[in-house]
Amino acid sequence: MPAAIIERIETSLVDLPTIRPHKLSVATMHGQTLMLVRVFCSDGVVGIGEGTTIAGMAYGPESPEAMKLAIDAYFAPAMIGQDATRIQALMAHLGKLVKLNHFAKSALETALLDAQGKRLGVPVSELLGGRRRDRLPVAWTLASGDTARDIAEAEQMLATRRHRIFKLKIGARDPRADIQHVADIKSALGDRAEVRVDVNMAWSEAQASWAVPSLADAGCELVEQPVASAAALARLMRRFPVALMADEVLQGPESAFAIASEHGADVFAIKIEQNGGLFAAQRVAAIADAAGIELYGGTMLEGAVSTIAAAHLFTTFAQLQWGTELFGPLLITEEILTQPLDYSDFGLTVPVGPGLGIELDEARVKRFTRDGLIKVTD
Ligand code: MUC
Ligand code: MG
Repeated sequence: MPAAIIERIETSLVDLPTIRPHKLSVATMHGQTLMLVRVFCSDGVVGIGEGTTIAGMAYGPESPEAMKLAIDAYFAPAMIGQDATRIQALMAHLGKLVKLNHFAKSALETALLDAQGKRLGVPVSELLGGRRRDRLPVAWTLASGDTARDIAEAEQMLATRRHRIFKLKIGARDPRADIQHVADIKSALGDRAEVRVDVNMAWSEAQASWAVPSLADAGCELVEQPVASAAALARLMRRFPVALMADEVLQGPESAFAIASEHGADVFAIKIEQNGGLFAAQRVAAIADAAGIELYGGTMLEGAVSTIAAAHLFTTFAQLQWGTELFGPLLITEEILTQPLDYSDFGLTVPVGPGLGIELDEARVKRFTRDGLIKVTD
């Protein structure tokens, strides 16, 4: 008889405002919706997981509402009565029952790992092989859409020692205007900051061919997903004195293997949701390592729960050459943890308590929970 059976699963949607509009090439975000899932086990342990998307369905195929529905209607009934301690076996079983739905799977796997860590009295990082570091460098995204405002924001981040790596969201405007924007920000910040860009697939291969070298001249050191196709990204490789990073094209280990086989990127942005969970993301990182591809800890602009789940994973990576961008909780106006995360000295301290090592402030979460939408499956 296993020690812990899954008895009940609860899902809810939590709508939180962002501190300012966040402009990407695909959409402008004014808020973030967290799909929270709680897994209640027979030993009294409750695990928490989270799924988020970027601007509803503008970035990827899942929405918070779709994740919730998939869990309520398909995942939860298949999980009730199962052994909560056999996480990899249970996730493999769910993988056979439900195709894709990577974000929902990541939320559930996070909750199972949180519960198992609490049960065993160890942090999630130890369930993933053991942490190699307690702190992670954290980049900030400048995406107000206004150059002067972005420079002022960066200056404030430098002055308060919160961030010194800045990712600029470009791709919505004419590439020439974007290149000027990048050059102005880099020349204002100089050697005090590192400047990178994320084009979110907005450029054609031909546009990227002339725009990427100009970005390099402007002092940009890393260009994330300039084009949509993995084949085009591979063709752009080694043509410019700047590193190219794969993001959207990474959708789990098989895609990672295909890209690595083609020498299709210098750097992989590892995202737990996009890859289908922490274990899948760990395999993506292993493929990168084996192929000599460098690593970056990416984000789906997650709230505290999934941000910290990703942080636990990133502490275990042998190499993390480009740091992380785990700033999601800082983009949201509301604190939803009883104990705020420690963002200081240009990094994030990864909690050491059991499981994820964080606790939700239930009253605050309840305040922002969408009415009538808490669903319990038992
Ligand atoms: C993305 O495409 O990487 C990460 C940081 C940010 O501002 O947006 C995300 C999504
Ligand atoms: Mg990206």
